[in-house]
Amino acid sequence: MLKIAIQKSGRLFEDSIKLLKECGIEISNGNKQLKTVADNFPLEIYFLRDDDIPQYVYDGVADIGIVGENVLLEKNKDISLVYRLGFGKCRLSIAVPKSFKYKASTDLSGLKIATSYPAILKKYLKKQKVDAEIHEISGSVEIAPGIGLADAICDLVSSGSTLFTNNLKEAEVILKSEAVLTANKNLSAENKVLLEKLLLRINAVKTAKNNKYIILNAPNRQLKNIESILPGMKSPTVTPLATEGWSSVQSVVNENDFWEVIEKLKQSEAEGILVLPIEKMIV
Ligand code: PRT
Ligand code: ZN
Repeated sequence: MLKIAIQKSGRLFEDSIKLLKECGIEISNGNKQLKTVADNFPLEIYFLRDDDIPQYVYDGVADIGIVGENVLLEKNKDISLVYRLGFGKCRLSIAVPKSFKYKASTDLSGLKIATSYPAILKKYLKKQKVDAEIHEISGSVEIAPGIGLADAICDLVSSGSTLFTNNLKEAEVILKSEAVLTANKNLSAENKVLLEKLLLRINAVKTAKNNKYIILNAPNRQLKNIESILPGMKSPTVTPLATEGWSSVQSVVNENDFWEVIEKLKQSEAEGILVLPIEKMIV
């Protein structure tokens, strides 16, 4: 049985549950209890505070865990980062009052910086050779400069509106973060196999999200052209239409290339282009 730790409530909870569901793992009991067992996969789910997850994974109480990379780096436990999950994206930034004429990290010298991420901040300041005072606080970091507790802050930012409403501006981004899957380094052979199975599913879900299925009609004289625009997983599927001289083409397009591909297809006389989401993709 593989044991996974996920956040009990908060910003990563829903996406963590959603990911497990998309991997076909059903969890009938909610997060009211400390732990529950999946109905159709040998997985036990622990609901914990995100700050505790690296320690639990390190101790082997949980085998794997979903946590923000920011927490993983701050706790600095000897555990593996196995997969970047693409949700919970944010950045850890140093912010200063709007009126502060900030030019470079050396401007932070001698300042008092409030943060819940003292370890990451300390490392950053050392690397920049900046001598500043770190003041550790556990919450509401953004109000520290306003109440005279600190000159600057180092906190997580996503939209930037918290900084804005507290009269602060972003000075330096010191870390770009997202939710990651982390694992204990000494998994049993059985759990290694289960983790591989889970990773295959996660990969299928994530790859599918980055790709679209595309179906179109094209005149046969353009097929060579279209095959070069739409490489597909091996090559596109081409089937003749009832209308003489025309074919239906099916393929997979990466999200990043999507609009560029569509423009080229239009230039190659493609018609009736349908684009469909893919649920799972195993390459
Ligand atoms: O109870 P528990 O300890 O488990 O939860 P928590 O309150 O410590 O964490 P939680 O749920 O707030 O965040 C969990 C994880 O979500 C973080 O560790 C990050 O990896 C990720 N994440 C993504 C964020 C944000 N975006 C985010 N915007 N975590 C916090 N924030 C906060 C930030 O601290 C600031 O107060 O949101 C505010 C800024 O947001 P904007 O949009 O105004 O810029
Ligand atoms: Zn927390």
